[in-house]
Amino acid sequence: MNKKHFWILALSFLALTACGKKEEPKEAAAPAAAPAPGANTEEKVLSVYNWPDYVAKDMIADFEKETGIKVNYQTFENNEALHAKLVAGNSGYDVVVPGAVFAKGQIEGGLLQKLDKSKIPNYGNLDSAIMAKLATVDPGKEYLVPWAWSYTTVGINKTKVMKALGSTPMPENAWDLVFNPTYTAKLKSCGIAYLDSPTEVLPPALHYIGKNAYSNDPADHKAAGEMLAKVRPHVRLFSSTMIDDLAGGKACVALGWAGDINIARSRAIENKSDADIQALLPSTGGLIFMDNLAIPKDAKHPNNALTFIDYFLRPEVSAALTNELSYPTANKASLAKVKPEIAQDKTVFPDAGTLAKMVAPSNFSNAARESLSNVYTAFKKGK
Ligand code: SPD
Repeated sequence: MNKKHFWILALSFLALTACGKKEEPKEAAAPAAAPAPGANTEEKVLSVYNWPDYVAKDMIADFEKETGIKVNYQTFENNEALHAKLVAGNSGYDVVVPGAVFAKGQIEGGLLQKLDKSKIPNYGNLDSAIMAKLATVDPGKEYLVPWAWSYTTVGINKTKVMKALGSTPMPENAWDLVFNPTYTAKLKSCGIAYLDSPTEVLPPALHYIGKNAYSNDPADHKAAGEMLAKVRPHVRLFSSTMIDDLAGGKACVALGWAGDINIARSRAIENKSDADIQALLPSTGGLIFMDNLAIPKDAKHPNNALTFIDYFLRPEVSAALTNELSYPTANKASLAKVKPEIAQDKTVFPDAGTLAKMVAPSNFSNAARESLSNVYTAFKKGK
């Protein structure tokens, strides 16, 4: 008997006894029917751990209303924070959303459980071409269902950037705006914001200096650290999202995610600010990322988690994420429900030529993550 049934029975008993009337013994009630094999007998609760600004506004309330499952929804700042919780175990989360860059190690380390696809009837809505790209991370497609994807790039408040650059023209390669001291020295006055994690900053830095963005070689990490040291004095902010920094005017340039840069753009428009925010498409390519729904090995409500995953894979539910937050999903069936102005926005859905130049998601070894973390800490401290 689950807690809820226990309390219903207990409360009914109290109600009867509270009447103070002695009931005549009646015929014994028939025993409750056993649940059908495979039925979900979990208590109706679910803990979800996701990135901030990454869920359509009504999704959780609508899911709760329809299923009766009460959702405890919490957010984390970066992949490192989520990974630490999964490694420690007993996180209490039933659904987590790791980036592909960490998910491979989490699968191999036994931190996630296999998905019972017989309980995800909408799995077939996924785009097989995108799923094929995820094969390097989850070869048997056993552990992950993509939530959304986008790319790491540079976002600007165009008016402020043009003003700060003065007679210096915009660079051909947008990465120069955050990595080249000629530009950063000028943009320092209107504010440069970086994402705040080793695995968000080092891959674009490695890519900028011509190395493999996902190099496991400490010598490459050191070289990226040397490049970053030159621009460190010009970086004003480090944050887990640059939405408010760009929309609120604390930064005119950000190393960030295209989806969040587009959210900053919409937010500035809603606030009737004159900020002209744009996600740029660097000539040498942005870095594609994919965040994925997964169930921790020790999740207490895996069946509710599967119900949630299946609910998300409804075309209209996935489309709401794209329409409201400018993040594409891997749900092919949702594309017909994406608003034309979003579907045609090349910063949301880059064209094939632009995508071909981008760096595909990959992952780091554990040793490399430690080396990246040391380089990043020294960079941030300015040492
Ligand atoms: N606002 C939600 C952003 C989620 C970004 N995840 C990015 C992971 C990139 N490595």
